[in-house]
Amino acid sequence: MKNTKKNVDDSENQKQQDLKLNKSDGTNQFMTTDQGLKINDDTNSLKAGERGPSLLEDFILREKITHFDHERIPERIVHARGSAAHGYFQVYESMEKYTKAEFLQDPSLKTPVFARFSTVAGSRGSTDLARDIRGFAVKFYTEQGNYDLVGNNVPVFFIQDAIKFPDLIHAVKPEPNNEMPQAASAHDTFWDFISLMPETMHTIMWVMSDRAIPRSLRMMEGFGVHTFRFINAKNESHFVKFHWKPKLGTHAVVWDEAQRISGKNSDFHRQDLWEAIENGNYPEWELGVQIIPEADEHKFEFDLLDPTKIVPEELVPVTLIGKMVLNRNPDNFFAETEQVAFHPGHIVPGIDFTNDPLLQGRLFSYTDTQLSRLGSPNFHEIPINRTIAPMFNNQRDGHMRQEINVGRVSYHPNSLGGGCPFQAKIDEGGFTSFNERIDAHKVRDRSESFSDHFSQATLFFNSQTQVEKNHIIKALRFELGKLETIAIKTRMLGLLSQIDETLADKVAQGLGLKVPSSPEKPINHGVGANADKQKYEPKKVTQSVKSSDALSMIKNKTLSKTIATRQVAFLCSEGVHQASINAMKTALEKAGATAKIIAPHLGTIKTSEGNELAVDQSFLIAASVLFDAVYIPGGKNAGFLNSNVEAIEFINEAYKHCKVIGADEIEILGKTHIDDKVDKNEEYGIIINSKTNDKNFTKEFIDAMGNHRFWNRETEL
Ligand code: HDE
Repeated sequence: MKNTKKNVDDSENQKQQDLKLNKSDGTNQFMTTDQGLKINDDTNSLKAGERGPSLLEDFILREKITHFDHERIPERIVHARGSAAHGYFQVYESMEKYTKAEFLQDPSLKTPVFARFSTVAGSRGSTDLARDIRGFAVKFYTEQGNYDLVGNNVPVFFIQDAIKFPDLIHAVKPEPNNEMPQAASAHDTFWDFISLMPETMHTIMWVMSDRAIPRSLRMMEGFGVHTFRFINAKNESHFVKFHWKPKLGTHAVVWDEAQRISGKNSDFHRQDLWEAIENGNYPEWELGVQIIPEADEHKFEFDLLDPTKIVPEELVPVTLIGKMVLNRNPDNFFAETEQVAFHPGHIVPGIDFTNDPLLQGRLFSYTDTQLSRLGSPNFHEIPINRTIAPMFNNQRDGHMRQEINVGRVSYHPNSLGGGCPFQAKIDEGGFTSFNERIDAHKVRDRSESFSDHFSQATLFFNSQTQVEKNHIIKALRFELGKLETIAIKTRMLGLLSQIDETLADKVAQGLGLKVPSSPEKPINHGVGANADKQKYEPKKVTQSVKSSDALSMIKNKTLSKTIATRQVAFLCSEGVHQASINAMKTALEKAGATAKIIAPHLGTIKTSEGNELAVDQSFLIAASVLFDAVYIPGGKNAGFLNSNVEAIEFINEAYKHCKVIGADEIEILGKTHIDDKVDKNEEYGIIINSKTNDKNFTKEFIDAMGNHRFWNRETEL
C-alpha cells in the first residue's frame, strides 16, 4: 500500500520532534555497511572464482545475513496482533477540582499520544476479525513523564485476581499439544477453564456479544477497566473509571461476516485504520470519566475494586472531559508499533492506583514482560518509549545502553556530584503515592464482596435488544458447538442458566442438549485448597439498575448515524448508466463515504453514455463483506449482472448480513434472494430507484445506511 504521508500533521508536536532524532531516510544516499563503508556490489557474494565457494572473508555478506538472522523479537505473550497511530489529546476544561495531572489542566495544551489497538489471543500474524476483546492502549507523552492508559474495548475482565491470569491465557491460547486453534476461543481448554470459574460470566457475556467483532478499530469504545484514583492538589482522592467514546459510534460486523473477512482480508482493521489516517479521516474519541467520591466507596451493590464489575452509567454518569485525535501513521511498524511498551504503572502526579488485585498484579507484569520481549532494562530508551520530560537518575548500564551518562556519580546520596540529580518536593512535581490507610492481616484470600458473579452478567443480557440477545445466543452455540467434551458444554449450560434461563434454553437447543435440571452448584473452583468453599459460593445481590441502555450497541447513545468513512460497492458492467453512478457517488462523497467500482474485469468498462469508466476492483478481488452497502446502477448493467454468479452472490451476501442494498431497477434483483422483500423495501433496507422519485433515491439510500444494518432480515431463533 502506498504511503502518501499526505496525513502528516505539519505542526509537529514535541514527541514527533523527539522521534525525528532517530529517523533515517536513504533517499539519494549511498548504500553502506553498518559501519558506514560504501557498498559497491549488493548482489554478489565474494567467491573463489565465479562458480566457486563463498569466502569466509566476505564481511559484507556476513553482516547482512547476521542482521537478518536476528530480526525477530518475541511477540507479546498477549495482544501480539496490533495496529497503532500517533495523535494528540486535549482536555475540554481544567480537571483541577479532581486531579493535579498537568495534561488535564489546560484546554489549549495538545499532549502527544501513541495509541495501539490489539486482539488478545492471536499471534502477530493472526486475523484482525477474531472474536476477542480488543486492547485499547494509549501512551500520553506528558511533560511530567509518560502516562499509559492500558485498557480494553470491554469494561470488565474475566478474572478478579492476577494470579489466575497465566491460567486464563494458557486456556485460551492454541492448545499446547497441537497449537490449534489460532486466535479463537472456541475450543475445549478455554471453556473448560471458564466453566469452572463463575467469576468470568460477566465478561463472557461481553465477549459473546458483537462488541468482540468491531466493524473498525475506529468504531469501538475503550475502558480503563479498573477503578483508578484522581488526586488533586489538596491531596484529596476520588475514584475514577475511564471511558473512550468513538466519535463515529460503536459498531460491529456479524459473526458470519467476520469469518469471511478473515479469509478475504485478514488485515481488515489494520488497513482501515491506516487508510482512514492517510486519507485525512482522523479517528477521534472522547475521554469520559465516572468520578466517585471516596466517601461513596461502599455505597454500591458491588465492590469498586472488583474488575468484573461496571459502575452503571445510571448510578454514576460519564462526563466527557477531552478528546483524542489520531492523525499520523507510524513510519515504521517494528520501531514504533512493535517496540512500544505500555505499562499501567506509568502514571503521573494526580493519578494513582487502587487495590484492585488484578491491577496490582499488572503493575508487576508489564515491566517484567518487556525484559524478555525487548531484551533489556533499557527499553525506555527506544525512541517510541522515550519520555519527552527531562529524565535523570542513577540507573546505569545494561544491554544496548544508548545514553552516555557523564561524571563520576551514579548513586544517591552523593556529595561529589553536588547531590544531583535532586529529589523533587511535591510542589516541584515530585510523585507521592496516595497515603491510603491500610490496617490488615496478611492473608491469601478474597473479599466476600467479590462473590456476586451473575447479577451484572444478567444486567448486561437484559440490557440488550432481542437482536443482540440472539447474537449472543448464536455466538455461544458456535463456541460451545465446537467443543469435543460434552461435560464442559453441560457445565456451561448450568452457569448460563444462572444468568438467564431463556438464554440457557436457547443455547441448549442449538447444542442439542438439555440445561441440567440440577446444575452443579456454581463453585469457584479457582480458590485455594484450604479455602472455606461456602464463602466462595457465588451469591446474587439484587441490583438497583435492571437495564442500562449504555450496554447495548443498538440502544447506545454513542451509536452514530453518520456514514462517514463507510465503503459502498457499485456493481457495474459494460453499458452501466454513468449518470446514475455520478449522482450516487457525489451524494455519498458529500456524506463522507467512499464509492468503489466493482466490475467483471480491471481496467475500464464502457458506460451507456459511451465513456470509459475506471474499475477499482474486479469481482475476483472484491467481496461484499469488505463493504458497508451495495449499489447496483441501471443501464444495460441489469442483463449482465443478472446472469453473473459472482454479482448475485455479492448481493445475496450483503442481504444476509443485513446491509443496505440500492438498485436503479428492480429487475436486477430478480435472481437474488431478495425479490420477496421488495414490496416493503424501505423497511428492509432495499432501496429501489424506480420506486422512489429520482431526487429522493440517493437521500433514501444514505438515510438507510445511517441505520447501519436491517436486523429484521434475520430469522428468529
Ligand atoms: Fe494486559 N498484558 N495483563 N491487560 N494488556 C500485556 O504486556 C497482564 C489486562 C492490555 O498494545 C502484556 O507489553 C496481566 C487487563 C493491553 O502493547 C503483559 C494481567 C487489561 C495490552 C500483560 C493483564 C489489559 C496488554 C503483554 C492480569 C485491560 C497490550 C505485552 C493481571 C484493562 C498493550 C505487554 C500493547 C499487554 C499482562 C490483564 C490490557 C504480559 C498479568 C485487565 C491493551 O504484561
